[in-house]
Amino acid sequence: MKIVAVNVEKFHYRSKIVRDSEGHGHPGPEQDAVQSLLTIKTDDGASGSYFGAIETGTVEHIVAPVLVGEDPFYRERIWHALKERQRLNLSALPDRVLTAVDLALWDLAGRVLGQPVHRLLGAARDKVPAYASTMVGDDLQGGLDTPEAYARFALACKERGYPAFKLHTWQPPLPGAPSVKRDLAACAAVREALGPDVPLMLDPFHYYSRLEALELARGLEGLHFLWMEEPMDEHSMSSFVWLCEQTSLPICGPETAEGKMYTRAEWIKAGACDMVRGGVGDVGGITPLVKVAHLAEAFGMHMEVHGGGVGNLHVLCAMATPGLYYERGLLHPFVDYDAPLPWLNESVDPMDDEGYVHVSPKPGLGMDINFDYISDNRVGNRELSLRV
Ligand code: LLH
Ligand code: MG
Repeated sequence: MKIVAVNVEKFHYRSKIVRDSEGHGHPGPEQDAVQSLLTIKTDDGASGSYFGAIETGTVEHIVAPVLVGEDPFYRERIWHALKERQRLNLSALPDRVLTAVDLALWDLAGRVLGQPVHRLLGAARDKVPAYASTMVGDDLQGGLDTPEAYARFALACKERGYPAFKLHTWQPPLPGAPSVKRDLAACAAVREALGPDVPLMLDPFHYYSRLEALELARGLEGLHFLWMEEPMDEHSMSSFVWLCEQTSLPICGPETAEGKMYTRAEWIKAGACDMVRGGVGDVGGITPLVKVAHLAEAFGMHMEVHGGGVGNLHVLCAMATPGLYYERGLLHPFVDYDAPLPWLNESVDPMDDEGYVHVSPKPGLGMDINFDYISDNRVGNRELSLRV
């Protein structure tokens, strides 16, 4: 079996999420947005797909020359070949492209073998408890604008079935943000509303100083939080070693730091985290994320997976020393997260009333893609019809 084509289809959709100048998502007026579907095809008619922000030129000039002619089951060889091309092409070939290629290859393998990806990896479970992960704070009335608003939303999430809750608090460019005092007020309000037993986590501003991060950590120790992630710039690993030495609060990371599984190994070795973190989008796919999971297991650590989506869910279902939770979100009082994305016929992370997210038993990644929606809204199509 040989790969004969790698395609990118760009299509329009309507989104109600707007990005602020720092890139954080918030609810907002409906506007046009563009998504891409990457598909890898073989000479015997098999295919695998995944979505992402992928440039057609990158696929044409860098990805396809590596993939075409390869056996699609040689994922490890393909992943390393692409990773090596990143050295002199990092801006054209970011990790998100490696992620999309790797996930499409896992999808293809599962479809060919008639098995869902978590079973190919070696399944440990078919469902994972989720935590409600909020959007960052805002100034929208009835949104996430006050500590009390977080408390009200936390109660609504508990009622929906979520067994745990994570706050993303206020960040620039919001006036008055960031503030350690306000972050702690929101965390205290949520603890008060949910009672002493619900696991809580905080993901605050990512550029606090050491002393600000320590002040937060001390406050969260008293509120019995389960972990804090990314309070400081993760490029300063020494700051995280320093923080871990000062606080009994578990520190979870690194999340956004570049460097794939290599960075995670360094953090574990240096004592810069108590729980290691990574997601398919952070490290370049399922192939490297499984390595982080095995590394964590060998050190007796939890790997807390960053972000949702099918790839992360399959990895979580194949982990023997489990990640404690699936990150479901980002959630907001104004957003209906349970509604499937417009290009899918069903949600990729359905959650039951007990707060478990169930992995799809379908072959491959198990996404039910609405191909009619994609072809009806293809970027070229829409432009053509606009010109008529
Ligand atoms: O800043 C944000 O919008 C969120 O923190 C986002 O990056 C989210 O993916 C995250 O950190 N989750 O843990
Ligand atoms: Mg985070």
